[in-house]
Amino acid sequence: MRVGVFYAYFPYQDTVDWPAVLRRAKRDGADHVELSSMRLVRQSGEIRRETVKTAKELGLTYTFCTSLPQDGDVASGDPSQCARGIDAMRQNIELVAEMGGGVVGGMIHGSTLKPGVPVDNATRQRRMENSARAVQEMARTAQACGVRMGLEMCNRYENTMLNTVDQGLEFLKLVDSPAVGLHLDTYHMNIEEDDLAAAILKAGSHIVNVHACDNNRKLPGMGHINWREVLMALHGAGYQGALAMECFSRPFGVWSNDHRLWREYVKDGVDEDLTRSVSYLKGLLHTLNLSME
Ligand SMILES: [Mn+2]
Repeated sequence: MRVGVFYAYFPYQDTVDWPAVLRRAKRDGADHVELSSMRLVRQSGEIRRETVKTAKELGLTYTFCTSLPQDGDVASGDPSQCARGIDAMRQNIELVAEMGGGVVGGMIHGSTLKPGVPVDNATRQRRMENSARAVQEMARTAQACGVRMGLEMCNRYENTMLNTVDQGLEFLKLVDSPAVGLHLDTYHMNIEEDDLAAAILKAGSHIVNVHACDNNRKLPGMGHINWREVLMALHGAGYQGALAMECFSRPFGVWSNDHRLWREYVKDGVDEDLTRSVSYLKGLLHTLNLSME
């Protein structure tokens, strides 16, 4: 398992300087970075090539994260919304294939419902079926491109369909594609699962991507999640991918409203905190004698 960081941990204004993010992550000890295919798809081929080149030079691996556009909710059942969502996801998948990395995760099965939209069981079921059909279409592109998609289970306040590993596994049966698996996020799991380790083991070989965040969405080691237990369960599940810390260091920034970040998250410094957290997880992996690759 490689220890990595989500690109948005490092503060940025409007555009992300990808090579700078990679260099800073490397300096702080990370071996992996999660990039945004949604952002990179809007950028030039030159920027994408420079990003890949920098990662290779630094010996960093990378995966991608994305979400559906606001007007592309594939769970809605609205044909034009579905077409926009599927089309956006196909572009993301093609970008991942072009840049390498092989994995794209996120809440790609459907956007969050707007506040005020009633969600009874029949609505939820209908949304699941609409979404599964759309994900099947995305999966055909993913399979042809050799890319794996990870569906992220989010907490109940952010998604009405998939909150737990059990629900994720149920959804995978509807989709039934080898190109689609589950994307776990320990922050969300801490809210929804009865037992983190048991849920991770249950997800087993379906795990495609992992966001490692503490219970308060701070860096691992800054909250009360039992990382020893989480790492052992991931190892037990046969997970060989990376741990991407999807944490944030800048309150009141572009991510604040979406992620409810309204207080200071940095303790000793953006880089100091990350360095400490990376070394904490690497130390645990070493102590537990778990594979570093
Ligand atoms: Mn996440």
